[in-house]
Order: sequence, then C-alpha cells, then structure tokens
Amino acid sequence: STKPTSAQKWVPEKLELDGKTYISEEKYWNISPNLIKLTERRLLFDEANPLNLLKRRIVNHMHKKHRKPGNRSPIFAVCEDQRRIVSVFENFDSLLTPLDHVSRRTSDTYYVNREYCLRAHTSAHQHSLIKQGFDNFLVVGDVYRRDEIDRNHFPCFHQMEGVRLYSADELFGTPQPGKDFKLFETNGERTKEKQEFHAFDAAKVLELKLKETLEDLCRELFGEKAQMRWVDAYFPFTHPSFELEVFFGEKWLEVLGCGVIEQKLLESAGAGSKVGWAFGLGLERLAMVLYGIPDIRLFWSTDTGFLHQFQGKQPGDSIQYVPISVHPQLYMDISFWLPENHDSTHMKSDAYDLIRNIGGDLVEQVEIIDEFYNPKTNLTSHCYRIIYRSNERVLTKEEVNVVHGKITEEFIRLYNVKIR
Ligand code: FA5
Ligand code: MG
Repeated sequence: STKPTSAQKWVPEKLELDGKTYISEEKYWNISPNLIKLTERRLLFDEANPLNLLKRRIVNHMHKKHRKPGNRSPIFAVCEDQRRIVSVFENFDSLLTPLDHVSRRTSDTYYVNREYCLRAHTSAHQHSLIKQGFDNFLVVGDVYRRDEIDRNHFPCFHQMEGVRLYSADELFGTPQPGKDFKLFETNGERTKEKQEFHAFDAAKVLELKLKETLEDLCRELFGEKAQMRWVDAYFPFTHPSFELEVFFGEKWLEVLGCGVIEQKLLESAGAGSKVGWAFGLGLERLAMVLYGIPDIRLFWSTDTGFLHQFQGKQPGDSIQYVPISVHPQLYMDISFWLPENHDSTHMKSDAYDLIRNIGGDLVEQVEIIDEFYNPKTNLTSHCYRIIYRSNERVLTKEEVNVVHGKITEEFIRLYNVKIR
C-alpha cells in the first residue's frame, strides 16, 4: 500500500538498476520518472554520440602517453561498468565529505533510500577500486545531480575519473646516491600547498605531474589554440585542489576538478604507503569545446540531424558541429528495381546526387535503408530514405509530396528504374 504523505510524490516500491534491486524509502526517495528515463539512455555506449567519441579519444591518449617502464603496456585500467547506484559511504564518507556538506542533502543528490543514491560523481568509485588493488585507473560513467538545467548543466552528465598512485621510486625515479627524496614527513604542517603527511618535494612533484598530465591532454584535444587557466579549488578528498577552465563561448568554462589525494583516504583504502593524484573531467564540457556544441541538452538529442554529424566518425577526426534546424523533419522512402545489369554501386552515388539536385536545401539527409538481389528475376532493389527539413519554415506534407514526386519521376526518366 502506498500512502502519499506529500501530494503527488511518485515513490515506486523498488528500483532495479544495473542488475541489482534497491528497496525505496519514501522519506529519502526523490527520483523522478524522467530521470529514470535518462538512466536508460547509456549515451557513452552509443557510437553515434559525441561523448562516446570523446571518451575513446581520451582513453587512447592516456594509453599512449602513460606506459609501464619499457613502454609496452598502458598503465591505466579502464572501468566503465561500475554500478551507478552507490552507497552513501562510497559517494561521501569514503571521500571524507563532512556530515553537514550541502552535497549530501536530498536537494542535491538523488536518493533511493537512506543508504543508497545515484552516484553524483565518478569519485564514488575511488575508494573501492584502490582497495581492490588498482593503482592507476580511469572510471567513465553517467552521474546524477539535482542541478539547475541550462546550457552548461544537466541533471545527468558524464565524467571521467583518473587516479594515479606512486611509490617513492615511481614518483622520483630510481634512487641515486646523495639524493634522498621521501614521500612522507612526520610532524609536518598542513599548508596551502601540501598535506601535513607529505614531504614538500613529494607534494610539489605530484602537483606538477598532475597538471602536466591534464595540460597535455587538453593540448591533444584542443591544440595550441585553446586558452586555459588553473584556479584554486576545494574538494574534501584532495589537497591541494585545482580546477581547470577553458575559454569558450566568450566565457571561462570549468571543465575539470583535481588534486593530490588526501592521505587519509589512501590509508583507509589500504594504500597508505603510496601517494597519488586524482582528477574528474566533465565530458560534456570538454565535448562542447572540442566539437563546438553550444548547449548541453543537444547530447540527448535523438534527432538524426545531430547524430549524423558524429556517426561513423573516428575518435581522431576533427569535427565541428553545424547547428541543425529547429523545424521538424519529415521523411519519405523511395523503392525501385534497377534495370537488369545496372551497376548497384554507381546507382547509389547517382541516386544521392539526383536527390540532392532536385530536393536542394530541403533535403537534410539521404540514406539507403534496404538493398537486395532477387536471383529469380536477376533484379536488384534499392530503397532510399529521404529526410526533408527546412531551415526557414515548417514543411507541409503536400509540399514534400511535390518534391518527392519530382525525384521519383527523375529516377524513372534518367535511370529507367521500376518503382515498387
Ligand atoms: C567533482 O565532481 C569531483 N569529483 C572532481 C574531482 C575528482 C576532484 C577527483 C578532485 C579529484 P565537480 O563537482 O566540480 O567536481 O565536477 C567536475 C566537473 O564535472 C566540472 O568541472 C564540470 O566539468 C562537470 N560538471 C559538474 N556539474 C555538472 C553539470 N550539472 N552538468 C554538466 N557538467 C557538470
Ligand atoms: Mg566544480
């Protein structure tokens, strides 16, 4: 029995996600049906989505640039299949988030019950992965926050986490006589630049390597043309902490947070003998800058006018997004038999030309959606889907019929096809 306490609050009994069932608690539940729909989209696994392209590009770069001694194998493990519902311990406590921190509130985080929430950042997986023994890893995934919605914010967005841990030798290189660098110091002081446990040199080298890694990544993505700046920041699980901003759309846009991992976190995860850094990238923000996508909501578009600009592209390709029309699409198909012995490949290029020539600006896309050969009649059939859309106005069905009719006539006249 469901007895709503507040008017119209939708509280299902349970939520099933990523193969696990969570029993909801009305007092905490604040997930909307619309948000559930977002969890089902899995944009990062959709090859036509720019976020998928960007993810692969960053992973390729990190694999290429960060390798084991001897240079043969990449050091970063890539984790893409972590469960998206995490415990309050994983999302907050393990990351040393104070009990009264705003991010814990039900106004900021989506809760299923007292214990479990939708992850608000990929940092939620740091503790458990380090505990499992991973020293160097990337975590990619969708994260959820009760944020405002505008051009740069959306309640579901995507992050990539990076964690890199070092022993003294890994951080400073093999020890040399007379040079005795240490990771830790006792009775040290916590300052703006370092944690109390860290030796000054260790903290400085970590900060340098962290910033170098991220600047190098941004140069690979944006080339030399991009303007970037470092800003001091605060996160409960890193110190010192920084944010990187990139100049885009006439403003500075924050694209990532990062810092030197709090030693207390590493200790509690069983890696207290190492030191390390971590970063969390906002993939949408980077993709907006990289591909010139002006609004974060576009990543959720199912409009083929958007998706076609990324479909079939490789991570290394340079792509600049061309704004699509705000008017609706209309599509019509045309199917015909080619004359006997007419070359199928040639027909395709001829067909694309013919359709564009007659349809002009009204044709947004053409694709062949069906092709087959009938051995009995020795005939080949083609079916093309034509997507009509105007930049200036809403097209009427009648208007499109006229254009489509002309295209059909030209196919018959020029190529002697038999309409099916
Ligand atoms: C974090 O989420 C930290 N976990 C990052 C981190 C990781 C710090 C590891 C230190 C070590 P923040 O809330 O600032 O930090 O988000 C990180 C990035 O996600 C932002 O820089 C931004 O690019 C992106 N981001 C944040 N909120 C949104 C949103 N609502 N929509 C789209 N992108 C967002
Ligand atoms: Mg931030």
